[in-house]
This record gives sequence, C-alpha cells and structure tokens, in this order.
Amino acid sequence: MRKITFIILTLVIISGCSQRANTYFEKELSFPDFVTSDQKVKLAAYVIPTQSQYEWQQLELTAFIHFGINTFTGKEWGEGNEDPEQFNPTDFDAEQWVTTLQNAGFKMIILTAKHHDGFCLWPTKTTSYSVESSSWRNGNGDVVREVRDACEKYNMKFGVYLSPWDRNAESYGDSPAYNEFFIKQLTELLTNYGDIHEVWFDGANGEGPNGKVQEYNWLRFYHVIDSLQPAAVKAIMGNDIRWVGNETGLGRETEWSVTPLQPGISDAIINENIRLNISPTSDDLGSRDLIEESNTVYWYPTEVDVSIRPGWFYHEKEDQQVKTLNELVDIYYQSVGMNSVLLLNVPPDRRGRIHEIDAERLRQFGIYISNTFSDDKLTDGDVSWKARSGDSREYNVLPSESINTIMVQEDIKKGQRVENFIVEGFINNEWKVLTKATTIGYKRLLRLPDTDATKLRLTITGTRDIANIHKFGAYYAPKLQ
Ligand code: FUL
Repeated sequence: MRKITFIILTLVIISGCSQRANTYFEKELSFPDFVTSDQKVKLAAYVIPTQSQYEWQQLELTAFIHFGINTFTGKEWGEGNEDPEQFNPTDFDAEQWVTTLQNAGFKMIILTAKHHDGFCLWPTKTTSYSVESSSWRNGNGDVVREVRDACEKYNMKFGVYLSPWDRNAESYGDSPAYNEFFIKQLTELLTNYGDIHEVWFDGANGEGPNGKVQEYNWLRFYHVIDSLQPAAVKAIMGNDIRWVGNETGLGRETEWSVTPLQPGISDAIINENIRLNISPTSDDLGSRDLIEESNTVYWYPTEVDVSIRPGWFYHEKEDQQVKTLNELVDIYYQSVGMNSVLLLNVPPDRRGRIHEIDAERLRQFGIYISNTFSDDKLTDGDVSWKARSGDSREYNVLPSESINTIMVQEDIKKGQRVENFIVEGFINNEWKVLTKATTIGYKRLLRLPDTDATKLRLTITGTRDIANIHKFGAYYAPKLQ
C-alpha cells in the first residue's frame, strides 16, 4: 500500500499537478526506476526537513563548549591517562556561559560531555574516569547537570557531544563490549537530563588497547537516540545534520540541503558514497549532475563548526588569538548566510568561566548582528511569493537609505529549489545588476558595495520547480576594521 501511495505521489509531482496536491517527501526519497534524470531533479525539490531539522535550522546560531580534562592539561587531545584530580575549575559558573552566549544571540549550547580522552563531565555509572574522581566539588559535581539547569533557567536549547572514540575505556577496540558501554553512557545522558536537542558524534576512530580498531554500532546508537529523545537531531556521524567539511567557518557558495550524501555508518552507505565520489568535503553535494546519478536523496543540511580561538579547548597562551569581530562577522556571513547553522566553539577557562576577552568579543558580535539585521531597509520584503524561472519582484527601499547586504530566504518547508538568482538596483533611473548567486535555501546573505538604489529587483533565473520565496531583506552593515 505504501508503495502505491509513493508511486502516486511521484506521478503527481512529475506530471506538474504537485502545486495543488501538497506532496512532499520528508527527509528521504528513493527514486523509482521509471523516472528520468530531469524528473529526479524535480522530485528532489520536494524533499523537505523533518520538524526537528526545521526547528534546528531556525536556531541559526549555536554554541559549542569544549571543556574537560584538556582545559587543565593544555592538550587538545588527551591520552586518556591524565589524572582526574587535575579537573578542578576554581569558579565554575554555567549560568555565566549561558547568559554570555544568549546575550550574543546563541540559541543552543552543545557541551562536550566526553571528549576523546574518555573523561566524563557527569558522574556516570560506566567508569570512574569522571568528575566523581576529581577534586572539584569534592567529587560531587556534575557539569552536565549544571549546564543543563542553566539552559533550562534561561530557555536555551541543550545538546551533547559524546565522543565515540575513547582513549580511556578498557573495552575500546573490543567492539561489542565497547558498544554496550557507549550505549550505557548515551542512555544516562538521554534519560537523566531532560530534553536534549542535538547529539553530536565525531567520526574520529582509533585502535583500542588490544590493537584492534573499534567498530561502532551506529544503528544501535541511532536507535537509542530516536527512542529516548525523538526530537533530538543527530549530527555529523548522525544523519540529520551534516558537517560542512572544514573547521574554519566556511560554508559553500552553492549549498544544497538535499544531497545523496549520508554519514558512512555502514558498508552500503560507504560504497554508495564511493560510487558517487562524494564525502562531506566535496565541493558538489547537490548539483543536477549528481542528483541524476543518485538513487536516493536526503534532507541533510550543513552545520559550520569553528572555534573562537585556534584550539577547541581553552589555552591561556591563546588569549590574544581570540577571533576579531571582523572575523566573526565574516564567519556569520559564510555560515548562516550560506544556508548553514553556525556552531561556534567558546571554550571556558580553568576557572570554569568564559574568559573576559571571549565574552567581550561575543558581546560585540551580538550587538553588531542584531543592530544590522533588525533594521530592514525595505518596506515590503516580508511578502512570500512563488517564482518560476525568469520571474521577478520589485521591492522599495526606505527613502535616503544606503544598503550593502541582501538577504533572501526560501520557504524550506516546501523544499529547496532556487538554482540561481540576480539582484538589481534601481539607481539613477536605471536597473543595474548588484549581485548574482546560486542557491538560497533557508537563508542567503550577500554583501555589496554601499548602494543608494531606491528599488531592488529579485529575479529567479533558475529553479528546480516553482520556488517559494519567503523573505527578501536589505540592510546596512557598518564597516569594520
Ligand atoms: C574534532 C575533534 O577531534 C576535535 O577535538 C573537536 O572536538 C572537533 C569539534 O571535532 O573532530
């Protein structure tokens, strides 16, 4: 029966009746054998996010907190044999983390509950290598609890990073035993700390003490998350949120949220990624050519993870290397402005506080972004409209205002469709091309030289099906040094 429904949906879309029928494919679509290459591209335009993916995308700004034994040893990757006594923040203040980030516009915190060294920031029953064996709060502390409570208090979303790679666990490398151990840890985190909104799995993998490489049971890990926290998105080695492919804060100019790429969690997926010659770092993950070669496509949007400092963990020697406001703003344009969510890492120091330099930079960033984007210079950009290839719409700029930033959004609840577009400005009684770009997706930001255009015109020059333009905005972003 499901198969028949699916075939009917497919036929409705490729026959062109889809605009009336509201037919979409949530998260995943396997192409039936009978469709042509062009029809595949059209069908891909009907793949939409799940509710959790959609809510996640709207967060735009999310924060990573790398905190753990490395904070106290100066390392980036602990060996797993560091003395837990060393973990001893002197002025731990999770509320300071949450309020600092929230005031800067961040909507979620993802905490490294366990990094590769295996040291757990909560009193787990699975190992003694945790805060329980540290001198902090005489072994009675629980970082996960305090961060979770602070998030609750300030209405901030909360996620966990649980490193599958564990350099302390004895069972690591003994695959079934370690998978059980890992599932117990995951279960503790997903049962004892209220709502978890994102689970972040890094792909790093090493040999265990027995010299064997650990084989993770990803499907069971997924199952645990889906049953205990069905609204949580699974990131990176998870199949809801994709790694953008670098750690420098740079999204793609052309970023399709619909892609045949999936995280390499099984031989079948690994082989399909090889057949299509794709990985998270590929330039092209969603072009027409690639979709035509694909058997299945997924809504799998990108997250841009980058640290405010050179390292992921706090090191005093990097205090003067905190990213400048200018750099943070560039990162914002290259992540949120390129159809991604920004995951900015802000590592607390040995006191257990976000350092003053980082806090001040975040404050400046929050003010800059909110001042710029709360002041839309258009009178009529909020109207949604539908565009076929070649369709345009004109917008009015408020009198005597300069602009230098354009924002366009598609209604991704109806899929991602726009392949290219042009923005023109009406200057001295003439239309002049201001900028051209490819994809839009959830949000696209484009920078321009300052312009005094009195009207703007958006033309959708290419789209995979009727595009749903959700919002068009124009702003003035003050110059930075
Ligand atoms: C990487 C890890 O190896 C880094 O230490 C950091 O946690 C980063 C976010 O992911 O793969």
